[in-house]
Amino acid sequence: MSNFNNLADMVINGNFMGAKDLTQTLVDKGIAPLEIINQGLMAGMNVVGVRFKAGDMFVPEVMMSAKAMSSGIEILKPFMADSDMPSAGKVLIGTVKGDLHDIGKKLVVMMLESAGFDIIDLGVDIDPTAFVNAVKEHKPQVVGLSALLTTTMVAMRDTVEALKEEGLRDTVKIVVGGAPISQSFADDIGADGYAPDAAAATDLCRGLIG
Ligand code: B1M
Repeated sequence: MSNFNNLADMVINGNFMGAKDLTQTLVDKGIAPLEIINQGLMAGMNVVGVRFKAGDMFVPEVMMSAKAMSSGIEILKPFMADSDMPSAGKVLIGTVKGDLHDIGKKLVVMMLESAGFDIIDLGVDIDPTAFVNAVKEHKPQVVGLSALLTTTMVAMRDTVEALKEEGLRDTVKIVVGGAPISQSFADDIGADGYAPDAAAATDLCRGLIG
């Protein structure tokens, strides 16, 4: 079995110590972080998604898979961020209210950091008011909203509305993303852009700031 298949299996089986060690081994061999993410960690998480949907995996197992994926991402983080780079801009990001999914957001954060952006990551389950307060405090150029559940998409709209009500809407660009999000939804709630993945999110933020 190839190293990538092995890593994918470790994510599927929730073997977080194994995933951490193998990610480190692949880094030591000089494999590019993005290759490790796409061919190993993400490949495993894609299988988890299919099995979860089919009812072949349950929440506790999926949580172990998420932990395994995160342990790999933590190893890769320092290899992707270049602290000597001048700041490309400030991005405030969070997963919206009611939504606890953070793996995709973490990947977006990692890619943005590696592209030289300063990131304020509010975490998960972030209330619209908390976004408003954080915008007042940190004055970012971009606000990034992530949602993985169809039921929490409405919280994106609420967050955009809350920023409008506080007179902050025109001070920031709003970028949205996550599996159920589309360009038409982004247009509908009045966001400035939609990105289907972490690389696209980075390009979008560059374009919106630049
Ligand atoms: Co959840 N879950 N989950 N889950 N979970 C999904 C999303 C689901 C599609 C699974 C399924 O049924 N097939 C389904 C949602 C169905 C729907 O709404 N239509 C679902 C469900 C139902 C649930 C629960 C309700 C289950 C339950 O309790 N009965 C529950 C909800 C909890 C809550 O949030 N309130 C729940 C819980 C969980 C876990 C806690 C077990 C775990 C999350 C752990 C964690 O994140 N720390 C989990 C997981 C892991 C998943 C799946 C399997 C994988 C998600 C993931 O991490 N993907 C997921 C199935 C799937 O997506 N196939 C599923 C990998 C990640 C890299 O991709 O997040 O899409 P993704 O991010 C991408 C892009 O979307 C984009 O870039 C990222 C990188 O390329 N992107 C952005 C994301 N955010 C962005 C922001 C941007 C731009 C791009 O700009 C700001």
